[in-house]
Formats: sequence, C-alpha cells, structure tokens
Amino acid sequence: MAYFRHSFRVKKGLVMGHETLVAALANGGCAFGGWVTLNSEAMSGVMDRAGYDFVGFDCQHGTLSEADAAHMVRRMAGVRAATIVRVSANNLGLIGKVLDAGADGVIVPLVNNAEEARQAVASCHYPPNGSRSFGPNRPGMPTTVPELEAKVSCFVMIETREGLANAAEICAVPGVAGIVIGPADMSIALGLTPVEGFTTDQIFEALATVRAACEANGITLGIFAGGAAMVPKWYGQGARLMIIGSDLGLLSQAANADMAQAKAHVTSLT
Ligand code: 3PY
Ligand code: MG
Repeated sequence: MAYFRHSFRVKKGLVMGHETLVAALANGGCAFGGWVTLNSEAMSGVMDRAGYDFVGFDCQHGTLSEADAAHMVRRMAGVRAATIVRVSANNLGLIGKVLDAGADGVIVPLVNNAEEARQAVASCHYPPNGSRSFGPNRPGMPTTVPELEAKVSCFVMIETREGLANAAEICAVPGVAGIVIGPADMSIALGLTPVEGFTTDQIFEALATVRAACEANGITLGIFAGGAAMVPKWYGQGARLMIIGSDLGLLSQAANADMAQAKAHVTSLT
C-alpha cells in the first residue's frame, strides 16, 4: 500500500499500523492495546516498543484532546503498532481530525442506538459512503479515498442501558468493525458500582448479549480489560480486542512497588 512505501521508518516486509491490527485479530486471535492517557509522546513510544498490537489514545477520559492525539498519531507514522483514538464524543470534526493525522481507527464512546452507530461510521467514510471531509495531513498517507477508507476501523462502545437494549441493531450497522465494552459505565447502567464491572461476574449476562450480536454480524468484541491479569476472564467471555494497560495505571503500579521495595530494604537493614 502507498502509505507503507512512503514511510521511511518502515522496514521492508514488516507489518505496520492497520495491518498489525488485522493480523492480530485474524483467525480468532487477540489484539492487545496499550492505553495512552497522558499528553506525552514518550508514552506512545513506550507503548509501541512494549509490543502492544495497538496504541490507544484516550481523548474522553485522558489528559489529551483530539488535537494532542492527532499530534502524537502523526509522529507514529510507520511504526509497527496500530493507532486507535477514543474520541471524546461522536462528532464528525473530532473523528476527522484524528483520522486526518493517520489514526488506524477510532473508538466512539456511549453509542446508544443504530442511528448513532451509523453516524460514527459515516464520520470515518467519505461521500457517498459517509460524511468525512478530505484532508489527510500525515506525510506518506494514501491519497485515494478507497485506500484511506480501507485502513480505518470504526469501533463503537456499548456501555449504557439503551445501548445494551439496542445491541443487535448497533452490531448490524455496516462498517462497525467491533464493539468495545466499558465495564465501568456498563456497571453503572446495571445499577452496580463502576468497579464491580471489573471485579465481579455481574456484567457477564450483558456481555453475553453483546457477544451474541457481535458473532451474528461477524464483528469483534472488545473490552477495557482492567489489566493483563484479567485477560483469561474476558477471553472466556468472547473478547478478542482488549485494552490491558494504561500509562497511568502501569506507572502507579510500578511506583508503588518501587517505593514498597525501597522501604522493605531499609526495614531489613535496621
Ligand atoms: C468504561 O469502563 O466505562 C470505560 O469506558 C473504560 O474507560
Ligand atoms: Mg466508559
């Protein structure tokens, strides 16, 4: 593809960006994401080097805006990991901004029904298939509409009571690449505490509903896993795209462990 040929950081034969995501999900495989919530290019570099299949940028709950994410995505031209941005809202301008920078996909939060899912998909496609405006701005990106459209995956989140009730129609919208479950918001929708979505089995029934709708339409079921230790649990529920580690979470875990180790050393010496 043209955007591979033009990138000077790409080594011949290496799988890159969108293709990394496709390869990870092929034949029932799992795609694992590292999650960037801090507005720092150092974070995206660390995530790519760690070997995640995709690097996700969180404009909904992270400290970065879509403009910040676009800047970081643009700097990731030619890297191995795919880049996926969770936009802060289901909005044509915001989605266009990150796709113009070369993002390989978007995750659109809080999608409640088929109409909202169609809107998300339309923002990823040019007329007559959608409403995206033309303006790719990362050097080396493809220049034709079919190539630009082919490299973009549109994931939508089901994490509300209404979204859950409409899971079948949302999953049937052409162009939806997959569903991402937000366990915290889903828990709230079900009358639970946000943390119960991760620590109990109480959202399993809701997950099974979404899983069935995904399987009926041949699309991917994804989830914010809450850590690598949770992979077996979600894998068993059918999830094949998992966001497992965030910069802030991993950093605070490491910092806590580091400090505990330092204190333990001093205790053992005194
Ligand atoms: C949720 O758990 O609701 C999420 O969206 C994770 O960020
Ligand atoms: Mg959420």
